[in-house]
Amino acid sequence: MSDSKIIFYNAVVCPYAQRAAIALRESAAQYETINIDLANKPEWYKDINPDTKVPALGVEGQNIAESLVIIEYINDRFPEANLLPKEAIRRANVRFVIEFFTTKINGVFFKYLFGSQDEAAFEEFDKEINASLVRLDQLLTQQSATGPYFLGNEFSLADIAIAPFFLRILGFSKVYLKDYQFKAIKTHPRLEEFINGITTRPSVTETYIGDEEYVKRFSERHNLTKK
Ligand SMILES: N[C@@H](CCC(=O)N[C@@H](CS)C(=O)NCC(=O)O)C(=O)O
Repeated sequence: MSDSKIIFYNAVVCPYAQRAAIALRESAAQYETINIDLANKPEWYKDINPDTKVPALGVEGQNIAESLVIIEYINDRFPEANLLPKEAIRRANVRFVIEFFTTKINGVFFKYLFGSQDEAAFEEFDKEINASLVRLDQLLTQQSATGPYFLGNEFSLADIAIAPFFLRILGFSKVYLKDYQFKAIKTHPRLEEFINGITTRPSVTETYIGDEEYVKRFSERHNLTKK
């Protein structure tokens, strides 16, 4: 079954789905894309993913879901793309930074975006997000003194999992948070190089719908207003 065709259930607006889209582009996978309209999901999609979320992948006669599971699957099935290092400890480091980013940076950012934005909430957000970004810079420099990626020159699952969210965090900050500037990025060159590296990689830019379109669709869906 290893050469069976892959079906990719996508929604271009979704950062989780973009993880799968990037991994597919980085591998030699042959695949067909089916776009799911999240505002009007087809009835049959619950048979593909009972949770009715994107992304999902039809592979080897089954359907798999969850973006991190999907990108690991793509790495396992197309090892020649080298999306994970071979050494156990470096694999652990890749997985750790993904977990760290998801809980500490995404978590803090989206909690503030959707929550109260009064003075006290802003103070807490500003402190927490910059502290987490400084920690991310430490994780980056522990891997490699220079970028542009988490592992230095090697593009990996860490970059794939993080890039879609950094694009959106930066885009949202411009539109919803009065062009909020992250102090930690300006003062940590390795972090800045990493963000530039992952957000300009062709597989990332080619799978992103752009800040303007993304923000428009996201604000309609979540009733957010520009600040
Ligand atoms: N934990 C999931 C999250 C996927 C997710 O939340 N996808 C959203 C779109 S970004 C979705 O399909 N939501 C269902 C809906 O909007 O109805 C993953 O990593 O794949």
